[in-house]
Amino acid sequence: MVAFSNPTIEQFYVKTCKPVNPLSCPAIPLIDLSKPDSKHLLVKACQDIGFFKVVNHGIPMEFINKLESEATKFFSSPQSVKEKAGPPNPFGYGNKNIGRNGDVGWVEYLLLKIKPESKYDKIISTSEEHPENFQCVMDDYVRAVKKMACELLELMADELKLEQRNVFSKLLMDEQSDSVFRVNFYPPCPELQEHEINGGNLIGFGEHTDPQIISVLRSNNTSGLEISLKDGSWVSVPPDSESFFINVGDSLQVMTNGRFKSIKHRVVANSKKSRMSMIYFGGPPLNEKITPLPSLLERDEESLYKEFTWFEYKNSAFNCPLSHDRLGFFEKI
Ligand code: GA4
Repeated sequence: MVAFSNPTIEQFYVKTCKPVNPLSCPAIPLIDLSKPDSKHLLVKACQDIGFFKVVNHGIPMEFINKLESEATKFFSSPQSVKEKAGPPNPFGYGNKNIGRNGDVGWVEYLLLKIKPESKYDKIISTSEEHPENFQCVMDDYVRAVKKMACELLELMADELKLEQRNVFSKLLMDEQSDSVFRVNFYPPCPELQEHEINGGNLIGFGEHTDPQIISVLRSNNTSGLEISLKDGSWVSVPPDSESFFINVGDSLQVMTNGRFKSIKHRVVANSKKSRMSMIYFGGPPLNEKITPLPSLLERDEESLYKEFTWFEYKNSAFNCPLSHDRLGFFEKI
């Protein structure tokens, strides 16, 4: 465990932003849930890059806008008010320090455990008259996004011709599902302007893969999210506040024995505009064994990974720095 410090601005710069020629840059796969061929494209996207954008998702804009407005209220509250919901251990309000291993980012956040009876450990309130408001708005949003995540996982199972179409989604639906919700607020950083001129970048959230099964992200219209391509270059994902971005997590990569790719991503901060993102991380119960589905293995195909439970993986992940190759520990040599 690394002691929390007040990081200096120099610690946030990334100088290794290899530019990408937009002409050679692959388009972000687009999944239109109202189209019948979506499951084929969905699986292709999970295999090719582990990332895609979803439109016609059916989540009411009302849920999204209400949560964004509550979260905006929270992040614009005085620091002393926000800190009442911190420090993140790992849940609660955090500011610049990410995890417990010394990672820093130009970000404030709320990290919350999702409980079946929608009770969060920390009371996050934005109104004295209606202290329960934020929680209610968050509940509506999380319920809707979880439903969509399950629908996507069932479409994947269908396309993979798995016998049980809920083989992945049942893990998120389980009462004991270890899923979390995160709201990230990236304030603008005016000092960044001169560095931007020199081609520098300020890290909002450092590069990493998500340990869970699936992540569902929605952001406002400020750019910042970048994904890493196979050749090591970074591509900026154009923001779209009406769509959702999905990424495959490490656990889904293991359950498909590496067919689906858990994508490396990061967020760079902006000098002028703030970025807000809300991410649902769908995870399995702690005692769940994370192992390739036998029906996905071809004859003589062996698991690429050692056997482990989600508890073991999570423990190992949370004790490593953000950019660590977490799955590496669990790969068979
Ligand atoms: C990355 C994905 C989720 O945001 C998260 C993060 C978690 C945290 O912020 O506490 C971790 C990170 C994430 C993986 C490695 C460890 C744990 C920070 C960190 C350095 C909530 C998660 O589940 O794993």
